[in-house]
Amino acid sequence: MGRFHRHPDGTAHEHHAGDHGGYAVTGTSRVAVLEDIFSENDRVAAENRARFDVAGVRTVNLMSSPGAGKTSLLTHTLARLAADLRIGILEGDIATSIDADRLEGFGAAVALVNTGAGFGGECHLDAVMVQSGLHRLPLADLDLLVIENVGNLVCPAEFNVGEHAKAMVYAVTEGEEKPLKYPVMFRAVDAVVVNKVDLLPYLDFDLDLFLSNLHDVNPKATVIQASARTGAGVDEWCGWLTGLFSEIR
Ligand SMILES: Nc1nc2c(ncn2[C@@H]2O[C@H](COP(=O)(O)OP(=O)(O)O)[C@@H](O)[C@H]2O)c(=O)[nH]1
Ligand SMILES: [Mg+2]
Repeated sequence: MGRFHRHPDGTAHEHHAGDHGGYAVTGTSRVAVLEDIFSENDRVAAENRARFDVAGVRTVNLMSSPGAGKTSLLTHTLARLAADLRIGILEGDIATSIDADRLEGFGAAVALVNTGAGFGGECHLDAVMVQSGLHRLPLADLDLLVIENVGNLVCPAEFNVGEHAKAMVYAVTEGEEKPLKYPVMFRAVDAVVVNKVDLLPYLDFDLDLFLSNLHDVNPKATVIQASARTGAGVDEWCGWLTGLFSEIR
């Protein structure tokens, strides 16, 4: 999906020869197929949202590159919040239950969706995949559902799954320029957790330049500096999560 981009009106972006590899012959039909895929996704996303709202559960779609620290941050999150909030995790991974297993034992309900059945493994969760995992969660008994998306900076941003908010984890090891190179993702999110700040003394990462690049593509996002190694910033992140309960989006 990453070669194609949605416009705000829901249509897919038409490509021209030389643009992303030039599907000159099949371009028009590919765009039509993509528009169908996106409209089917949005229909199911609306169904998911209705289920979340009926159940009274606030839902966050958590995205990042592979290895930025989503699961690590979630273990801290559960350790802080699971005593006071009834939390569910929908864990999306291409293969294995490794991350889902890491999130067991904190008192949260964890459901795994493996996307490996697709074309080499789907690179994102779409609304249908999320829907397929919901029956394994006690939605009516939850306050907060966090969907840990498949690690990828492109595709997950293009699929709404019915969530109330989108957040991403970004590791300081990923470079300063990624907001400019992957603007669809950085623009889509309501919050960015800048993770692994414990590593800053060992890197030549220019934090101010990164923050300025992020601000250029998304001036509205809440930015939280954190370390899932030391626990720094985790309280602020948990505050953002619990703040979702007082916001009507
Ligand atoms: N130094 C450091 N390592 C981290 C931090 N957060 C995650 N990691 C490590 O980064 C790797 C990937 O983390 P993981 O939570 O699996 O990332 P995910 O793929 O986004 O779920 C693991 O080896 C973690 O221990 C952090 O804040 N600081
Ligand atoms: Mg993970």
